Amino acid sequence: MRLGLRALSGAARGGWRESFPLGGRDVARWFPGHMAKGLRKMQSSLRLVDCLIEVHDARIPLSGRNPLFRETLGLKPHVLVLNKMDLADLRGQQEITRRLEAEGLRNVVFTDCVKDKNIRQIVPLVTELVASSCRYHRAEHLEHCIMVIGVPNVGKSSLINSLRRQHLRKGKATRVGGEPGITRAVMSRIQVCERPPMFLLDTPGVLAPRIESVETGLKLALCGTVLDHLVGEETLADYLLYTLNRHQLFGYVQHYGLSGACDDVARLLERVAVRLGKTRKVKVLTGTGDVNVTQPNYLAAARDFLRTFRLGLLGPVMLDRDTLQS
Ligand SMILES: Nc1nc2c(ncn2[C@@H]2O[C@H](COP(=O)(O)OP(=O)(O)O)[C@@H](O)[C@H]2O)c(=O)[nH]1
Ligand SMILES: [Mg+2]
Repeated sequence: MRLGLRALSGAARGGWRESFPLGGRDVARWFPGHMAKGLRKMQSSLRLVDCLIEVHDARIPLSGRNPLFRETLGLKPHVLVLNKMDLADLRGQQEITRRLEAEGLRNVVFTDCVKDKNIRQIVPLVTELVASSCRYHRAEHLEHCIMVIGVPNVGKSSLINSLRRQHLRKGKATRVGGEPGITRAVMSRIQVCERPPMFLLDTPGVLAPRIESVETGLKLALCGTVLDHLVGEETLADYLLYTLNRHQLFGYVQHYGLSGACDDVARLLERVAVRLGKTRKVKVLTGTGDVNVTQPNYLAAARDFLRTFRLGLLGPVMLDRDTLQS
């Protein structure tokens, strides 16, 4: 959603922030360590696997993937599914594909698992890759076993359900959730296709133990891969506002009925809170006694701002835009 020049003139006079203060943030705290266990369990099931489908968020196609996947699960045929394409600005899709190819990722599919978009490309691609790979001791097995991996909340379980809908006309087999951490264990095999017989293993999301940079951490958090409160909803709202303004995505102005765009998160959240009726009365002690003051609920406003963004109501984004343009 882009506003006309007139609507923007107020905010544009001041210009947008050119950078986001990244110092002093303890990224390690955002990414809990329990995930190493999941990865070990996945490694132990690898013997039974013919191909890996790595799911990642299409809004961050070039950042935030877990490098440990390649190191520990590396040798199998690999498909990268960039999911949530409905939320991503994919005008630079060719460049994205080119960059990924340069990293050795030749099998990339963009999907929307809610609307089952491009899902039918996956089985033929996997079948072809398995057929042309060395299956070692599994060569005599007709069936294909595929492990679905990725960081939390990118749509791994949704992909499995979507494949089942498309190929078996069956309903949900694995739980889906809006928050990271819904799939906790490597689950039993779920059939997604009859010809060829194809089984998928759902896995819990595994983030890298060390995130490459604070900014990558913030992007991952915006995409909902970390519990928001670990980063801080208001910090995340601030990074979102910074990003939307830099990308000239001013849908929030209309969405919240604001008079213009702004680059100050406290001011924005104040207006959002008032708009949503999220205010509370607090008692303030003054020299002359108690006074009741109406205070905006910044936390509720920040949560609404993030939720609205994640629903795609503020328009599609490409959070790796800077990397793509560099
Ligand atoms: N907009 C959108 N949301 C999706 C898509 N795929 C999954 N989701 C949502 O993303 C959230 C996480 O999905 P889930 O399958 O549980 O992710 P997992 O943690 O990787 O297994 C859920 O709220 C899904 O409804 C998609 O293609 N587009
Ligand atoms: Mg899951």
